[in-house]
Amino acid sequence: MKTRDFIEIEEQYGAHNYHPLDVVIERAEGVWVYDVDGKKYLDCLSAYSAVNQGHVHPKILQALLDQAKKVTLTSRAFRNDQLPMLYKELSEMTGYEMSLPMNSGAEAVETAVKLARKWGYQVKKIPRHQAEIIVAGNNFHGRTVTIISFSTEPLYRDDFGPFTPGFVVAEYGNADEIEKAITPNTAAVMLEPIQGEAGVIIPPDGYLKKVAEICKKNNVLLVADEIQTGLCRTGKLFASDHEGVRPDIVIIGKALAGGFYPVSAVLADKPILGLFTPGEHGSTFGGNPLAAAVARAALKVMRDEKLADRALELGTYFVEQLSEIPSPHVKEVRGKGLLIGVELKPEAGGARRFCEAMKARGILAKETHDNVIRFAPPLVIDRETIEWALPAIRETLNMK
Ligand code: IF1
Repeated sequence: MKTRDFIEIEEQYGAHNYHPLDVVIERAEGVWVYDVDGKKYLDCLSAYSAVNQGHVHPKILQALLDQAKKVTLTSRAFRNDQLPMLYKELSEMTGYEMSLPMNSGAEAVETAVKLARKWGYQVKKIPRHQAEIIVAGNNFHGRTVTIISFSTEPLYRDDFGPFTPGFVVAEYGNADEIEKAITPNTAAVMLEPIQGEAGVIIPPDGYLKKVAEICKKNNVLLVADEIQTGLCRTGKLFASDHEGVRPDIVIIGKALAGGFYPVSAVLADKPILGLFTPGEHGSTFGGNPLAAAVARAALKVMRDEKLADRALELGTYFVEQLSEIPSPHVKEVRGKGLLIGVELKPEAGGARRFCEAMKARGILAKETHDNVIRFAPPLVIDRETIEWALPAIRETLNMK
């Protein structure tokens, strides 16, 4: 079967909750993906930063295979020999005393919301069920009903009410707006250190540090959603490391298992994560031995291959080269490490057609929020491959 055949079947039997590029991928390795027609593409999306280690990384694959032959799922009703080691290695790598494993990013975000509220009631003594969490305008934290309850994107929320209360929206990038939104019932501020889905929005230098100071002064937890910006993507282990900020709670996911398995986690110190008592929270697959074994291997690859340093060096180079491309369509090039956005002028006619044009030239990138082309290749990319891609990107950014 060819591309068209697969698309027809997908269109007939699958819910249309996405508008994907018409490329049908059958194989992938490192930074390259291959479609059913034998065409090869450079992946500049990395499954939204879930494949930082590169597709089908051999060491993570081996860990998956070795564990899958032994035991894959025990439930948390019993213990297993992989989860304790993941807890320990996460703590040693991130400096947080404890972690709680979940599966999707949204589940970890929901976990962090429950944890912040519990801290609000048990520690800050906020009257029960009146806890408030401040979030940013144009936030993206997932697709559950509670999470879209605090989304400011009509497309993500309009037909899905009634909504979960207890969230206050403040303008992103202006720490004073956070301070103004704090009340005696505020339990936490939850932010993406860089807003990915909103179009790679990088806040002003010092923003995160100022928010952290405001949170400390007001006895409010700072929760960083590093599901997309974390795990080496922006050139540090966490994006908040660029400002020397250590959030009270950190949420990770995506690349935590190198694209092999949905694994997410909430990180915090004992005075916060120690608040959960047995039976209060959980998940059938959360912390299963297969997930833990794969995540351990994925974290080891990040360390061994120094993916944060690679992202910093190659991302800086990529942004420099993109910024030098003369184009009538480009409004701004911005990025941190290998999380890069090319914002187009409104008159450019939207980013989608540029992504279609790049697909024809062997590069897969995805538009975000109409006018931004996101470039986020796997962190194992090398300079030669970026140099290979630049002429095609240059051509595309100069098409009519
Ligand atoms: C989709 C976006 C990216 C995330 C942050 C939590 C989650 C995500 C900062 C939830 C997930 C994914 C979801 C996917 C597309 C993609 C995305 F455009 F939707 F926003 F990356 F920018 N926090 N982002 O980025 O994690 O439950 O998906 O594991 O829903 O279309 P998840």
